[in-house]
Amino acid sequence: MSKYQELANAVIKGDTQQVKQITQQMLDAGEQPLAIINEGLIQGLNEVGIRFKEGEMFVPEMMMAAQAMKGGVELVKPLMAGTDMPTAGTVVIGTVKGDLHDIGKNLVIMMMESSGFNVVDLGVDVPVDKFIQAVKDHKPQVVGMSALLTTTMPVMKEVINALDKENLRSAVKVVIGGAPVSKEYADEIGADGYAGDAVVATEMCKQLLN
Ligand code: B1M
Repeated sequence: MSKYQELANAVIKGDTQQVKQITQQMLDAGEQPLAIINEGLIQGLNEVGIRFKEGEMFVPEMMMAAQAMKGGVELVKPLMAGTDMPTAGTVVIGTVKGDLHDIGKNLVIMMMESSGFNVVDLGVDVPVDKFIQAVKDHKPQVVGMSALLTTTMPVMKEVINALDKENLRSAVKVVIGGAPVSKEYADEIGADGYAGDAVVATEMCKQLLN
């Protein structure tokens, strides 16, 4: 079994200690931080999602898997940090109201920060007015929204409507993402961009600001 598979399995088991141990071994062996995340840690959580859907895993196990994933990300994070880079721009980002999923959002933040963006993290379960206030306070170039539930995706449209109403829409680019979100949905609600992963999200922000 490959180390990546071992790592994914440790995430599925929700074994934080093992996840940390394998992650560290992989880093010591010179594996790329991004590959460890994408091909090990995320693969594990994807499998958890499938088993949850099929009724083979339940919420407490899903929480343990998420916790274990975070243990691995913590070790990788310092290696992704940007070094004395000029600020590429400011991004205000949050997981929308009603939604508590933050692993994907945090990876997006990690990637953006390592590419020189100044990121204001509003956290999870972020109501529309908090996004608006943050745009007024921080004057970002980009507003990023994450949603993992089909039931919370419509909040993204509410935020865009509120930006319009407050005459702030033309001042910012809106980028959205999260497992159920698509390019079609982004077009439908008038977002400027959709990104399927953290790397694309960061590239998209760079492009939108040029
Ligand atoms: Co939840 N959950 N969950 N969950 N959970 C999903 C999302 C689900 C698909 C599982 C399933 O049924 N297969 C399902 C949603 C179904 C649907 O709506 N279609 C689901 C459900 C139903 C629920 C609950 C309702 C369960 C319950 O209580 N009955 C509940 C809801 C709680 C709430 O939010 N109100 C719930 C709870 C939880 C936990 C708390 C246990 C935990 C979250 C812990 C945490 O985040 N701190 C959890 C987890 C771990 C998952 C799965 C297994 C994994 C999510 C994840 O972190 N993926 C998930 C199944 C799945 O998605 N495969 C599932 C890894 C992460 C790196 O990927 O977040 O997609 P992702 O982020 C990616 C890209 O999407 C993108 O970049 C990231 C990195 O590549 N991206 C962006 C994300 N945001 C972006 C923003 C951008 C750009 C790109 O621009 C700004």
